[in-house]
Amino acid sequence: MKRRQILNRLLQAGAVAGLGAIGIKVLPGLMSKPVKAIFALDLRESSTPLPEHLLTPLSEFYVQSYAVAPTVDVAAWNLKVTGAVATPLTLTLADVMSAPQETFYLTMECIGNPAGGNLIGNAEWTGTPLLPFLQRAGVQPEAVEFVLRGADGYRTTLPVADVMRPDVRLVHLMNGQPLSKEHGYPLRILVPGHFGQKQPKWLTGIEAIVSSQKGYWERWGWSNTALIPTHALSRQLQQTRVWNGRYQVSFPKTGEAGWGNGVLIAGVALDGSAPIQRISVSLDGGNTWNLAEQSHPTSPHEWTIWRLAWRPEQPGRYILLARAESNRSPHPLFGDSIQPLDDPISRDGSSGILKIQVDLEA
Ligand SMILES: Nc1nc2c(c(=O)[nH]1)N[C@H]1C(S)=C(S)[C@@H](COP(=O)(O)O)O[C@H]1N2
Ligand SMILES: [Mo]
Repeated sequence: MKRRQILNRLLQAGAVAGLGAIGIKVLPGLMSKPVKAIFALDLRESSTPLPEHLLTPLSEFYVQSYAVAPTVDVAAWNLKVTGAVATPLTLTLADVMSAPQETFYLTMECIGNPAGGNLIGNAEWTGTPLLPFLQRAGVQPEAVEFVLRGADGYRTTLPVADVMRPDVRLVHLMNGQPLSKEHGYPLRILVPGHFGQKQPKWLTGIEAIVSSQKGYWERWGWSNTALIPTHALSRQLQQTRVWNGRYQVSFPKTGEAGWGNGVLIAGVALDGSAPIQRISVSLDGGNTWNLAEQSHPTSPHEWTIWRLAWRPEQPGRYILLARAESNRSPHPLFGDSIQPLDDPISRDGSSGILKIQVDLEA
């Protein structure tokens, strides 16, 4: 069963109190939290260039944990590399910190994030590549997957080849700050290209296994590959206005947020492996499309920022859609390189296109 289906079922049954019992904490993010505006500037003035990087402040970065965040005693903490390896390792935090450090941008998104949702954030991370440690341990040829474990008991699995990539890192800084307790202090792993469930926080164990296993969310029926498909997320209209829970928003003609001076439509887009080539915005429910202006991040693992300065001439009802297309060829796991139009919002991997009803008052 899918996580959202579980939620819906519980909500329908009125059994909201039961959510805690199975440890689901996504409810506020899915249901009630307002969507945060992504631009502090009024970018209706298209002379204002799009920022190259847009970091989510730590105070606004979503937290998704299946249980209570554990308090890790750093003095006693270590990371064990075990299983099908020639030499098991026990790494201290000092071992990780004294290895060469890299700082990079990566966008984290929960696979359960709905198309207009808050369960996404972009951060600048600092850490060290995992690969040299795995090479030191000597991963045996019979190993097929790694189990990644957190101090809270969380576990997920990934194929050996996905974890032995040079851009998989053990990270300890987020936006220049030590990881907060909620985000995995003292150490988490980042495996680019995958949704958040493949990025365990409070990392304590990496075990090479010789037959496939499923992790916590994967056993609940969530994608076992959890690769990020090509998708756009609409995030804001004007500087601060967002839609309500039924994806409706209305604007007066005049005043600061009025449509008389134009409407800014802005959002982000992401793909698990390739740069975003274009984002198209429709204002008539998908009949015609307009090319949005976009950023071009150097890493495909950082979100692309897009905006469209819309100059409406007539009041009325408009149906807004945003659709992303990436540079890669269609892939059996990642799906099409262009976001499908008919994909329901509940599909695993949040590639659904959000339809927002925009009412421009006369
Ligand atoms: N140890 C541990 N790691 C975890 C989780 C967890 O519950 N426990 N949740 C995962 C999920 S589902 C997501 S979406 C991301 C969210 O990371 P964040 O809370 O830092 O935003 O963490 C992942 N790593
Ligand atoms: Mo998640």
